[in-house]
Amino acid sequence: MTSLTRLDLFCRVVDNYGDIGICWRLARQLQREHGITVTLWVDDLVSFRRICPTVDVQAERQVQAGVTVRHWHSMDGTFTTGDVADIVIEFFAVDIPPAYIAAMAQCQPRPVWFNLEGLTAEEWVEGCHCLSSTHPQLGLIKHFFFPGFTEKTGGLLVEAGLDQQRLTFQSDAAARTAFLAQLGLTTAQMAARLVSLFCYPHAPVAELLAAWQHDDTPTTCLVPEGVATEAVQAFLGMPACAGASATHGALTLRVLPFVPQDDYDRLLWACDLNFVRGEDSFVRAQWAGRPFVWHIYPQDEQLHHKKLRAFLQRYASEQPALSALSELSLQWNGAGGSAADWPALWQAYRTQMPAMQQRAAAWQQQMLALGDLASNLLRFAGTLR
Ligand code: TRH
Repeated sequence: MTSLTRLDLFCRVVDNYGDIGICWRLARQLQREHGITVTLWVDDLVSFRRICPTVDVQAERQVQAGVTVRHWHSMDGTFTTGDVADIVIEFFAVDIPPAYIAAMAQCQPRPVWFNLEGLTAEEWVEGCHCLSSTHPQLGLIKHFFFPGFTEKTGGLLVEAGLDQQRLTFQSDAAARTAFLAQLGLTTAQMAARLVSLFCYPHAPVAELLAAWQHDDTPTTCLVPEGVATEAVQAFLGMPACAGASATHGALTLRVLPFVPQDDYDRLLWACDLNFVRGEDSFVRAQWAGRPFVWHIYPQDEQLHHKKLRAFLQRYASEQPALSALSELSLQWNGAGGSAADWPALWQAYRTQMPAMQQRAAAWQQQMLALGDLASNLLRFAGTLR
């Protein structure tokens, strides 16, 4: 285990910042908590800069938070055995440069090679977690590592002490007020039901906003710049730039700048309800210990609906008091079948929010008991060398 001190993590930003969101979090944690020398290879520094504003988009090589960041813009390049780390992770089955793989095969001992997979609650991952495959020509062995929600998976990414930081923040009203004031919220806006809204463009945002607008209690909804732009602009009656805000009926909608990852955590902690998406913000909402609604990344043949149902099955199915969560989530993701009655969905959801709050707290403890993904991965890597 002690011999595994260097790690290379290869990340390709597909069409968003989700992949880099996960890889950046993992890289920092491996460096900070385990003393690993990490190099993060990333193809899209502009997307990276949105969640880490100090990134220099022109730099071929730079150090951020103790992690070496390499701009990965080509599959070419020459690599020697000295370039190869002890642990090599390809995120989400990205192809890494052939010359790097050839150098891996020359190493003695050979590096521990992982494909870090995407998160899903489906049962089959338990059977595939930690399975290996052998490179047909070079004989290199690669292991598949799955994050997940059960003991037979790698667990979820979570930093040491995160829970304590969250509890400290959530029990400190002044800290919450100062944080929200810095984002431009007034006292009245902070006192309303506070909701953060992060989703893919196809979410039925206009319908949800209308339900909040005609509700009998006030809601303040915070939406990052560039998210649900069409519906947000229609509500605001002006361009959806950071700082823009409007109130209609019971709803105040405010556009936020895209904030660094650690501030995004604070935003989730400060809100009463979080709409999240993809993988990383979905997991962070679980660590926030607050009710959340997930907009899942769309896949061909509605595969994502299967994944959404698998998660709801684990999270909500056994509790009748959470029925409104499943109903609203399915409609939010276009998996609800018949036409949605958004005012009714929202009223039912709102009524069940106390039960959802309890569920969020219990779930969080259940997930923490799985250990954290970074430690679980390193422990497994140690058994392979
Ligand atoms: O970007 P995402 O949609 O995630 C991904 C990708 O689409 C990916 O291709 C797909 O494979 C995967 O989903 C399933 O959403 P996600 O995962 O929530 O990532 C967003 C990241 O941005 C996350 O790390 C949180 C961060 N973030 C900030 O740092 N500041 C912000 O203001 C916001 C709104 C998000």
